[in-house]
Amino acid sequence: MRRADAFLVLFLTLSCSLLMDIQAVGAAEEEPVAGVKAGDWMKYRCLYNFTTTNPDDLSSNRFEVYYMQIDVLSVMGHHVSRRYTIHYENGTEVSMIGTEDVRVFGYIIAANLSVGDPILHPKMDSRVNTTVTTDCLGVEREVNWVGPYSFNYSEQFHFFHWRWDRASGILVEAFNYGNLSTSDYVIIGLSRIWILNTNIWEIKVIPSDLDRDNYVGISDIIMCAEAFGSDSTLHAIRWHSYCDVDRDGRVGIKDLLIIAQHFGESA
Ligand SMILES: [Ca+2]
Ligand SMILES: [Ca+2]
Repeated sequence: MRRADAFLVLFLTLSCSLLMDIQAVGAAEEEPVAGVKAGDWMKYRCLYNFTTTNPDDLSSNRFEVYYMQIDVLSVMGHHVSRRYTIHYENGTEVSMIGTEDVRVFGYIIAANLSVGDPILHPKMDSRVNTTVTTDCLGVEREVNWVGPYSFNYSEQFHFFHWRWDRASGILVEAFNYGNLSTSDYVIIGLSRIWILNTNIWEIKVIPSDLDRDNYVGISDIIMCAEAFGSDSTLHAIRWHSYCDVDRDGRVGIKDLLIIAQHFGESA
């Protein structure tokens, strides 16, 4: 495997889920438990970007993942059987069934972790940094933060910042950066993942009230218009997630039409 390929594999593995077999050394004294159950699902927006200074390297492209859904199939102890379904921007999709260990860094970690509790990782001693209460899809939720962490591995540098819903242990947002520097070229990878929807809690976003003043009015139309055309790409300055009413990762005519349909409504 070329070094560039090895880098991409590690980066995507970090971005998706650590599938490595990690011994439960240093795990919390209390046995971690899953906070999800069969039938739970989460839907995520996923953005991957790679750039390289090597003109011959095919890894210089964007991974055209439109969104990803995770369905929990069964739970046994700290093992969660789940199906990933990745929808690509060209309309195709691929599904993978596998098992997640909630003791290990990934999309689903243990429920109700507290500050200082470990989340097993093959390259570092990652632990919950802080717990905050914040708006998650319109509902106040406790969220566990891990990061920013960074580590060097061979010629690679990795930086990441992840947040999970504390009660369920599901990922709500992740940011990853990695680079590979050799004497010949540099590869830089960025990924960002955030939750769009779930059935684990009842999301309470009033979709068309973008400025959250409990009324759908002209200010919401203006706010959407200002973000019109933006995509949730990594550095989209005008992007605002509230303006993406239909949660498809873009602010477009469909969002404006939905706001217009609800014009005048109040909470
Ligand atoms: Ca409003
Ligand atoms: Ca949209």
